[in-house]
Amino acid sequence: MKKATLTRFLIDEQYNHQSVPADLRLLIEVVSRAIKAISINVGKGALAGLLGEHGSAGSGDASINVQGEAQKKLDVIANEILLEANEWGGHLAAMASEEMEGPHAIPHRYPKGEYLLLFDPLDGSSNIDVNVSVGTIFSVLKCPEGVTQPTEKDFLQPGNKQVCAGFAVFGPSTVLVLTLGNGVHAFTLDRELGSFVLTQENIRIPEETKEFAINMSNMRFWEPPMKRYIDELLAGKTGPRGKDFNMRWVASMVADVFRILARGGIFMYPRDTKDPGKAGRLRLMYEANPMAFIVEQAGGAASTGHERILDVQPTGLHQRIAVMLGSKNEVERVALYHQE
Ligand code: AFP
Repeated sequence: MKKATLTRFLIDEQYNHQSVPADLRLLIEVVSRAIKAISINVGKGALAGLLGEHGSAGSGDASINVQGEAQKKLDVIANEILLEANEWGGHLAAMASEEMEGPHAIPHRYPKGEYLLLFDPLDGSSNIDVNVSVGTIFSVLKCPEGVTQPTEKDFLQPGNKQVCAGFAVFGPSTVLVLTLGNGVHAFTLDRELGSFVLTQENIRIPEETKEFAINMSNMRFWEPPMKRYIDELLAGKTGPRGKDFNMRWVASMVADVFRILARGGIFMYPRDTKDPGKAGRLRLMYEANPMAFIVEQAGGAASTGHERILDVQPTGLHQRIAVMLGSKNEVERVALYHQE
């Protein structure tokens, strides 16, 4: 049977299941087009001079983003592609990006819509120069009613208010993962046709797993519950868990989460004392919330160790948070250790 394209899938959702309003369908189509453009740029790499840091020309004066991190050229390009693609379609009230300090207003000359779009334009960008998978993560919220000029506070909605979330992985193939709150589906980019094609429907994360993902080099900075959990996994067959666990860490959340969707596992970036000013490494609005929505929709769980990620009331656009997500039984166990 011929496989459905993303467009066909969305039209079907709109008319047969009434799960996608027309404006949201347009929004997803536009974001997916931007993702194709980002994928093309990522694929060109050194051929187009796109590797390395933005604004440095080798002089060490790279531009620094709001996160205090040096921006890669592709970070800046991906951000511009998403902004430009989404400005004029009339489906958005405003945008926010991990790469920009405040919300990006829709210019007055364009029509406005009822959604807010948040994105991490290029997640895992420290992997760009070593030719390892990177990706784009996005989250969609409704703009509060009556608000015509959204400000930061209008974006500060808990993750359980997301109407859609997705991410793309630019790996050996480009894959777009999407949820509209009705299961999780994956679409692979057919490069000849230029279309995303539905390749996995209703992805389910196995509840049990023998694989974990964490940056082990931070172990000495972890809190006791996290240390206990990992110590038990490392003890393997002869330890309290009675089985051997394997470890994977790509250092691109998109690739690590995609692996968990494909074959299960637990991904953790806990709070640590490495930088006491930060409540974790990952960003709530651009990474934790969209990934938690996707993982829960696939039957997994997502916690800070203390509460469900999707129930966290955000306090800032660039807030960081502890993240533990993936196979349900493991996430529940690590959360229990935090409560004990
Ligand atoms: P960058 O986008 O700044 O490279 O960060 C990637 C990331 O936020 C996430 O995708 C990874 O899981 C995590 O950071 C990697 O962190 P480590 O550098 O500590 O491995």
